[in-house]
Amino acid sequence: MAEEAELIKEIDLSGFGGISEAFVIPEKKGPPGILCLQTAGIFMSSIYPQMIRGMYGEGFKGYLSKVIKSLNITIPSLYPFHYLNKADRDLFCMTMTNWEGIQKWQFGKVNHDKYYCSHQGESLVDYADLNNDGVDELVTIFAPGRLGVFSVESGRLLNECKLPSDNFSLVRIAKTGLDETNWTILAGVTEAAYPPHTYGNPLVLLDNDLNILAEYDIPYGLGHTVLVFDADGDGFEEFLAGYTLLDHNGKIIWAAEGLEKCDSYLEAARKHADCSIIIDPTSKGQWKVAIAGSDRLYLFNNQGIKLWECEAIHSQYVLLGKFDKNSRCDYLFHLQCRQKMELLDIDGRQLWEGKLPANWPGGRPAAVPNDDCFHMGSPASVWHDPLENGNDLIIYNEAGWPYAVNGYGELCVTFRCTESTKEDIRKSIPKNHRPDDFGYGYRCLVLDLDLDSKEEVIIYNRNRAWIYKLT
Ligand SMILES: [Ca+2]
Ligand SMILES: [Ca+2]
Ligand SMILES: [Ca+2]
Repeated sequence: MAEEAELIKEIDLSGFGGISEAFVIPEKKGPPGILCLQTAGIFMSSIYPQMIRGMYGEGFKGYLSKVIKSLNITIPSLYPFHYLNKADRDLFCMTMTNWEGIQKWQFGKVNHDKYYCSHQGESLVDYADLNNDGVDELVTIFAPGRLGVFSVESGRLLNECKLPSDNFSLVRIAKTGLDETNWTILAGVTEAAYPPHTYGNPLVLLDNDLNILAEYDIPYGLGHTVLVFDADGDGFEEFLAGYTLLDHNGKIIWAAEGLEKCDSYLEAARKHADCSIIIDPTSKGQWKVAIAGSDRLYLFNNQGIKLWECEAIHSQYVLLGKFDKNSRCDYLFHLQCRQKMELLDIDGRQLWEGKLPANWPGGRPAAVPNDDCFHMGSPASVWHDPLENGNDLIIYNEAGWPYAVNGYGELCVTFRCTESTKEDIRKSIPKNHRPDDFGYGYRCLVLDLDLDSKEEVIIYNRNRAWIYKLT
C-alpha cells in the first residue's frame, strides 16, 4: 500500500512568467532559495530555424517520417515543424524566490502567458563564489551567445562576455586552483553545431573574470552532461564532459575507451552522452562512471576503461541509489525514454525490467495524444530514504503527475492532487510536438527545504509549484 505525501504548500508561479526550469540555490544560512527560469533553452540559438523534433504527423507523411527516422537520416521537411521567431529566442527571465515562492529579485522581462517552446534548459545555470566575497554568484547564458555573472543576492549583472556562437547552452563551474578565486567556467554546445564543429561542440573554458582560456572540440561532444568533481583526489575539481575527462587546466586526461575519436556528425548525434553519474566519488580516485550514451549504457573506470556496456533502445537517464530492498549497496536505475526502465547492479546485471505507467489523475489532457510522446531532460529524481527503511525511491515525472517507486517499479509514495493539478496548463500546443517542450507535464526537485535532514519534493509546471513532505 503506497503512502501519500502531505501537500505543505502550493505556489502560484504565474508572476514569474511561466517558468521552464527551477534550480535550487543554497543559502549560507537558512533554507535554500529557488531560482525560477524562463528560457527557450537550446532554441535560443538561430541554428534551429524551426522546431523539428515533434512526434510524427498522421497519415502518409507521418508514416514516411517514421521510416526516414528509422534510417537515421534527417529530412526536415518530412517532420512536423514549429517556426521559431526572434521573440522565441530572446525570451529570458529569472526570478529568485525563497522556498515559499516569495520573490527576492527578478532579472529580465517577464513574458506573461507567452506561448513558447523550450528544451534542455536544465543545464543553463551554475553558481559559485567566484569573487571570494562569501556569497555565491550565478552564471548563466542570458541571451543567445551571452554568458553573464549575476549577484545571487540582488540579481545584478556583475560581468558578461560574448561566447563564440549563439548555440551554447550548458554552464558548469569547477574549483581548479589554490587561489580563492581560481575557478574555471565551462560553457558548451550540447546539440546542433555550426561547421566545422561536430555535434555537441565546441566547449570553452573561462576564468572567473570571463576571459576565454581555451576552446576545443571533444569526441562525441558534450552531449547533455558535464560532471564536476575531484577525479584524482588532489583537491581540485575536473570536468567529465560527455565521454572526456578534462584536467583542471583544461588538458584532456582521457576520452573513454572506444569513444576516443569521432569525425561523423551523425555518429556523434547517435551516440551522444545524455546523462552520467559518478559511483564512489569519495574513493580517492577509485570512482567509476555510468554514462547513458543514447544507443548504449556504459560503465567506465577512473581511467576511462570500459567495464561493461549494454545496448539500449534509447539510454536517456540513469540514477544511482539504494534501490534494492534487501541490500544497502548502490544500484542503477536506467530509463530508456518512455520505452523501458530497468534496475541494474553495478556489474550490469539486470534485476528488473518494466515500463513505468503514465499518470493522469484528471484524465489525459486533450493536447497530449498519447502517453509516450514525452522526452524530458530530467525524467526522474532520487528521493533518499524517505520511508526511513534504508531504501531510496525514484520519483518519476515524465508522463503526467509524478509518483515514487522503488527499484522494481512498485508504487511507494503518491502526491495528493489538488484541483489545480488537474487543470490544463495550455489549451493547445502545435500538433504533433512534444508536449513537455511547450510546458505540458511536470518537473520535480528533491531537496531538504526545512533543514530537518529529510528531503521534501517540489513538483512544478509553468504555472504552479506544489511542495510535499512525508510525515
Ligand atoms: Ca561572491
Ligand atoms: Ca583533481
Ligand atoms: Ca526537510
